[in-house]
Amino acid sequence: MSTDTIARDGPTDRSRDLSQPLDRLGPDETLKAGSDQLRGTISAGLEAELTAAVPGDDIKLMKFHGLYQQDDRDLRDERRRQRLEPAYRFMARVRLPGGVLSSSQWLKLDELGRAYASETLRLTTRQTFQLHRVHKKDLRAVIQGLHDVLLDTKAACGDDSRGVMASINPELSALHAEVYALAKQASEHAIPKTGAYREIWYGEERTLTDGPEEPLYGKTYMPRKFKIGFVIPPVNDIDVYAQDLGFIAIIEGRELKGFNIAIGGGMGRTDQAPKTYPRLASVIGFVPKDKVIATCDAVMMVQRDYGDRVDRGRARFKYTIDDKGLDFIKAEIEARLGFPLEPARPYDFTSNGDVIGWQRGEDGREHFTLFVENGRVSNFADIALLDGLRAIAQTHKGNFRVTPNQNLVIADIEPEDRPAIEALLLEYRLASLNKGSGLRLNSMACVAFPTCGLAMAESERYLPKLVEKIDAILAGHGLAQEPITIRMTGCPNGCARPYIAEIGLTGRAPGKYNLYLGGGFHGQRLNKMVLENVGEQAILELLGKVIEHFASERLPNERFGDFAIRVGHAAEVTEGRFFND
Ligand code: SRM
Ligand code: SF4
Repeated sequence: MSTDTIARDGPTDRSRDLSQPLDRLGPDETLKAGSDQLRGTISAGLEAELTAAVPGDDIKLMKFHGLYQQDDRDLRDERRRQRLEPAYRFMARVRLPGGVLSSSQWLKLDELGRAYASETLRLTTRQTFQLHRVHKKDLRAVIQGLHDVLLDTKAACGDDSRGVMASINPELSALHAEVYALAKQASEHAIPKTGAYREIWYGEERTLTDGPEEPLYGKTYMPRKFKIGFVIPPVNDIDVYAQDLGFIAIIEGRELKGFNIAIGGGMGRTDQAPKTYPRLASVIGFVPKDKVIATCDAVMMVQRDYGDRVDRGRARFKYTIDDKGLDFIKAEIEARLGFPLEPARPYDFTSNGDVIGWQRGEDGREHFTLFVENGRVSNFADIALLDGLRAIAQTHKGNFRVTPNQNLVIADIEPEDRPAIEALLLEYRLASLNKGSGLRLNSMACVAFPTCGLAMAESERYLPKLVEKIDAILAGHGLAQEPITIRMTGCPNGCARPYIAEIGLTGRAPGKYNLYLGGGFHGQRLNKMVLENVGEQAILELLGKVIEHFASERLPNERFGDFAIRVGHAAEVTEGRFFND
């Protein structure tokens, strides 16, 4: 198939960007276009018994099915020495809009995690679960197991609309229900419609469709991943400014009126590549709540049509906006909507963290937010977290909510059922997890080693130890309970959204990190790099100085990140595209 055919085979749209040279489209575009709508040779690759891997092209296509081929990086050198192929396994990412799941869904995930994923579940920064280390031969069993409880892994990765996020907000029960329903609808609406998933994983027959299999995506899907999130102020838990398309709920009285629209957020950057950068989303206007799905369509179409399909490194929506101009993109969105956006309405955020512990909703139901360090759910030497949560799910009649900070809410508990949940929290010593310092309870690390193929440094396995050392410094200045956000990633891709943390660390090499300071406490400001490619000693030395200064010179109630900016420990990032600019 010629590249010319590829570009023109998509759905008919009014303004595909014809300025991009068709003969230079990136190889991923050719791959998608020739994949028979994401079928490729995945089925055949699963049957090949001589290798634990799948063929190269199918690795990319399987991402659209929520599956990543990985290898155990702790074993890489040893296996190379032994002339064995790498220890290939797969990561399966569940699609769980808004992070809400029932007890029976929890129990199924627990069962699958124990049977196929090394007895561990991983809560993610986008409110879902990852099952790691699944053998190729077990992938169908995992996906069919998820299907039994109405879960799937569709579009959890790939160039499509990823997991849709929604605020947790336990105390605003009715609003949460309304916004969550919209997030679920948006997810359902925006995932690929191809029958490939049902055929490959559920063994269904291929059926013919009347029109195109992918009315929105065409043959080449999106230029790159596309992330949607819904937030209910005042808690910016989803980090709405990090979304490609963010919906900020506007509430008047107690009624949801609609949403301010924020576009073009993203974290990923590449070291020494200035053309890549994190960007905070720009708020461009307001839409009534019945226009949410139309807005998803309009914004996605603009990115589908204008996103860079030549250079994948510049293909995210944030770059499309900066290349074409915000006014141009807004006008294109309005043209597709068929009406102008109303002016953005006022709103306020206060934090982007979770309220840990018990909260009561307006409907009288109780919610318990459990701190899950870096989202890892396992039976640890001191605390049997996996067992404890299974025991809770066996009796809990409400739901669970995975938070955007990798924590877990045991939600919707009737007041008369609270004592039983409390007894289990006590029996398994889970409540003690909530007793961490202000820094620990606001910490987040990405997975990194040993499963992430892109990791350059440790993250999940290292941050808890580093926090212990920073905690000692904070305690020395009477700041042990001071809430400060700290986020670490094993590479600059930014999976734990480190560039909006008050303290951010991104891996450069084993034991080496860039240190960033000055992010806003409610995710409203990018931080700034203050040390590059340094080890633990340099990190602790600098933090020690800034913390000492903070303890003595902070203004009343001043946040650590704001202080770092005000006194010049981190100069304000002028290219950071603040919403208020
Ligand atoms: Fe991420 C790639 C893990 C949230 C930006 N991310 C990866 C991969 C799949 C590595 C790969 O491509 O081979 C990681 C798998 C590691 C593993 O072993 O599990 C990975 N990302 C994660 C998770 C699990 C981190 C976590 O510890 O929770 C998060 C899963 C979210 C989910 O449930 O869908 C995760 N990733 C994010 C976020 C945060 C967010 O979306 O709110 C970001 C920054 C926001 C953004 O997209 O800009 C993020 N991940 C990336 C990027 C950089 C994208 C870019 O535009 O440059 C990559 C690399 C890529 O896409 O090329 C990446
Ligand atoms: Fe992997 Fe980098 Fe994402 Fe961490 S930030 S999970 S190291 S891609």
